[in-house]
Amino acid sequence: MRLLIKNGTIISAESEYVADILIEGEKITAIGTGLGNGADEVIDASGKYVFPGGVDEHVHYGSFGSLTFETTNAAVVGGTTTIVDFAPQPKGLSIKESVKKHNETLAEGIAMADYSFHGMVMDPTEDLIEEILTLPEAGISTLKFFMAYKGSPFMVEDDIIFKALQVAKKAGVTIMVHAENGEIVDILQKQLIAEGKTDPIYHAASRPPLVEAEATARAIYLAELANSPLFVVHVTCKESMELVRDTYMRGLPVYGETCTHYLTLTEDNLAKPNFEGAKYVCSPPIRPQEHLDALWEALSRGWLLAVGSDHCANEGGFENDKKKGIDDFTKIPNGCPGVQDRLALLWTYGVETEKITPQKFVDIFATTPAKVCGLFPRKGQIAVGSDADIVIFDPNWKGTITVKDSYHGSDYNSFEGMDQIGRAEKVFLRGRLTAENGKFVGEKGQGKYIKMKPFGLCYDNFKE
Ligand code: DUC
Ligand code: ZN
Ligand code: ZN
Repeated sequence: MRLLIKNGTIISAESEYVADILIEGEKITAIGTGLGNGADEVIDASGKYVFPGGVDEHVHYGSFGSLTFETTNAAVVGGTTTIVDFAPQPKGLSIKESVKKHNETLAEGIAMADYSFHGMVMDPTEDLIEEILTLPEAGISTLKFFMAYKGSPFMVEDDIIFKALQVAKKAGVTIMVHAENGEIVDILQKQLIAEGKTDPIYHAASRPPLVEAEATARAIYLAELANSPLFVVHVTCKESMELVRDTYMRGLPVYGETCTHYLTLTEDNLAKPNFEGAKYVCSPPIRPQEHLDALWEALSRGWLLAVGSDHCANEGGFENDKKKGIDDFTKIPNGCPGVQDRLALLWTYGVETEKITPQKFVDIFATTPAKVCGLFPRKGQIAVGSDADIVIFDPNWKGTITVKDSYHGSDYNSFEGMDQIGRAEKVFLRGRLTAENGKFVGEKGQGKYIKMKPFGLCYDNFKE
């Protein structure tokens, strides 16, 4: 099958040009003008933007009480063709065994976007440190540690993170941290509840910016001590962003991402009446406007590298999950759905408002996440030899984000009622049309497991 996408304005992370794209089977085989003699199908993309399918490096399908890969059609409908999921580590299983199990039980034959896995440490034994060296053999090149969630299997002590950092660099595994001081969160939560402060807005008070900044600084020092690269996930506040920025400026391989809700929602949402604020409970929490401004600036200047969704659609939604915390905000399950809306939010509130250029949009939406996760150049760019993961984007479409159009399976959308400019008109996954005008037209199980390569972007220019 030879498919030609003609006359589209191709946006890459660096440039913009009008050209045709020839796709043969699952790959892009030519880019140029006047291509396509003998194409089986021709799509005219005149007046449309054409860019690589998104790579969402931060999603939860089957961890944190979230729905599983049955709802990954939400990703492709929203222009994201590759997701990188966090595979939880059940007690007693190695990271490789956990990823294998997670894949076989939840993803394989079900996923509707291509996918990879980050390891997610929850049973940090000495064996784990040894195992890090062999993770890339299994296609796992990123490993996440939580510095928060005291009292749960997620929280990991500094000694483990430090040892992991020391070893990871030998194998090109990128260590990622969820940076919040779990001890301090625990104290603040208990104090707030004891004072009768039980509403969702106090979730923010229990995890203020300095709780995040302290852990970010600590993780950075651990990485510096270990002389190892570090990737800080979901940077939400000015203080943490500045720590990542200033460390990089000092010449160290420390990088960070932020997520769409930290760019578009403010703390005021947590104060909504009738417990509606619970719909916005995620950790770290959404912040006041000044932090949003700082994060947008950081993206535009390259101080933060990528934007994930931290998609986490709670299985019971608002009614049956979030409401578990009606008398106590600490019992509200964390997480917001968002994989479907990442493109729309970045375009509408980033490109349309001129906070970022269309090139920067492609960079943070697709190209750099693919590089961080060792998926580039197969994923994250429109280039000869890359997978034909392509979005044809109509910049003139106007609408409103609503749960009614969401495929994420939860009963609410955290971005409900927000304006949307532009829409993924057609989304191709490895050359196959998989979503069209907000509707899924692909097949369950079409997503392929893509193994990561080691020494991703965080190792660029890294010297031992
Ligand atoms: N925070 C996390 O750390 N994980 C999933 C959801 C969330 O809000
Ligand atoms: Zn996290
Ligand atoms: Zn997360």
